[in-house]
Amino acid sequence: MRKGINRRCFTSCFVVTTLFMTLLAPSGAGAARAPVRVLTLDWTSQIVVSHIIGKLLTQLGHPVTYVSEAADSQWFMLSSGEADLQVEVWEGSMAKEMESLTRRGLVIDAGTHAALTREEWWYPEYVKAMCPGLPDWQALKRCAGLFAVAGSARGSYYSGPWEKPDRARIRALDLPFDVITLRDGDALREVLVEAVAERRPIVLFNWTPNWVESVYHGEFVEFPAYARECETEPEWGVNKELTWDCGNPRDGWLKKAVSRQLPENWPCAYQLIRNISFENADIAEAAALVDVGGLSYHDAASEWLNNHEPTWRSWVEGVGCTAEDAP
Ligand code: TMO
Repeated sequence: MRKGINRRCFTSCFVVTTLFMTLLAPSGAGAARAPVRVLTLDWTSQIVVSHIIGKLLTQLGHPVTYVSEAADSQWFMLSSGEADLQVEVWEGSMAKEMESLTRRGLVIDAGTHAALTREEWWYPEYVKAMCPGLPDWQALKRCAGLFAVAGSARGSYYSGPWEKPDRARIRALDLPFDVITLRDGDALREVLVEAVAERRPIVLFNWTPNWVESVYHGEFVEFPAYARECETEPEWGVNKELTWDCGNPRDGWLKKAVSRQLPENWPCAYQLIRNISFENADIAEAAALVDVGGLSYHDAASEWLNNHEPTWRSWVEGVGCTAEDAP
């Protein structure tokens, strides 16, 4: 199709195209006009927050494209410069890669959100009456059978594609559980909604801020408190031979990560990204607009921007330049 047209109007098309390209070409450097590539990953708030920040970058004069990936790919994408921005790096599941890549200068830490986060095993409130002793983790040893799926003597713990130490924790704490790893946040939502509708016992990976807290009461399992040595020193904690005999951090950080190219190519975009700071309620709302309210990611981002104009105006007004001023 395209070939045919080209052949038929080679000369005139060439002239028209050249004219167009001249008219559309940026007056300054090309880099400022290249799109900022924003990573959208596999849980809802991250995708909505990406679109919120994408819209603010557009307002500043930066074209934006979204690159959809599984969370595991973010490190390659950012450090190779295939993508420029990841808006929600969570301490509980991503600290290791983030710290190692920023230390090596392959990824840039663009600052910490105000939100404090937690990612951990979680159950709906009615499960507590079925398994006395919760939220203490040792209760799970006694009532693992409650969480067994067809024919198994061991309990099932539903996880997403993010949490790495679950199997290690199960071994170190000698929990009679198997991990069922689901595809993404939507798949976790489905098993949770279904279990709650039937008041069936369930324990699954959850996090805060998230949409869940605006719909269901429930609690995180309290494992032995996280300490850095728990990851590295087997002698630490209740199991003297194995690491990971602890939970994930409480009050974890939430960061923004950018590629090495971003501050050089788009200094105003970088300034904006540094200024941005989401609170817990902002992130929970971003997720709930989609997972409870049924909006598209794009509409949820617009709705969030409508609801929080003073907040995002303060971020944008603090920048002091636009894409046009870029080098
Ligand atoms: C990365 N996550 C918030 C899904 O744990």
